[in-house]
Amino acid sequence: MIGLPDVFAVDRFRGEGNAPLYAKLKKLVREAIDAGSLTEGNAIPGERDVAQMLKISRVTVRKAFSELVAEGVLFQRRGSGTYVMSPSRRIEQPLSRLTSFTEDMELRGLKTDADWLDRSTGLPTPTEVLKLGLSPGDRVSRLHRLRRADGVPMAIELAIIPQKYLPDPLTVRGSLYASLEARGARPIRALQRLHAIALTRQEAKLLGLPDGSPALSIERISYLSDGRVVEYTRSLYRGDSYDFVAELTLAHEVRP
Ligand code: 16G
Repeated sequence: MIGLPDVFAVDRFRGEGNAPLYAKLKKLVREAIDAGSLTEGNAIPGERDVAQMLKISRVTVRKAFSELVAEGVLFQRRGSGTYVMSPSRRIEQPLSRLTSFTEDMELRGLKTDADWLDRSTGLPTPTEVLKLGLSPGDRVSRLHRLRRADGVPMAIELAIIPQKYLPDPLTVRGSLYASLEARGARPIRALQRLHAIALTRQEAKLLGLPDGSPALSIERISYLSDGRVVEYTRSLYRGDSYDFVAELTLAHEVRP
């Protein structure tokens, strides 16, 4: 961790006009990043140290830091502190390739891990029956995960798989698609629907973001080569780190 005076131009803090204190602190952090005294991956000094040094309350420091997290300038790792986000940490994800989270992150040199929120089997809900085209009595495997890339929470994902394709969800340790592939049931085609949402308090807490932060809600329904549905997954991707990119082509050839 870097010492405070090395990082922030503390003497400038008071002389910043009438702006609220948290806004002045945000500016100080941004200036330190622009000046190169704080760079990608650097730990930001702790709330208490910053509060003492600048003679402001911890609530003010927390507000400044959490807004910078929401703006994608800083990120938080659970239990270990607040860090400077790399500008290149935004993930650009083509919308037209059917890849898994693990593959997407590996391509970028990022290591994935997850907290399991649920990994069980059970009866499907009426929506899941419809989405998966199930018959009465069919059961499903549920995989609910908080997914991270290099320790940074990226997405909350609930995958529902007909149990005939994944009899025991406890066998999935890393990649779901790798487990499905091993069973000859990797999807080859998918339909995806995206919309923007504001995170609930609980979702925001899991992703280490302030309440109400924006996120992308994505529903994916994936198919096997014989047209049967193998996956119904709902994902919440943090809005500050994900760009979904689509290549568009002209629907009809233009004649000269
Ligand atoms: C992606 C997929 C999700 C799939 C998962 C498998 C989106 C929006 N969703 O997160 O549907 O279940 O990858 O990842 O891309 P895994 O094989 O690494 O577990």
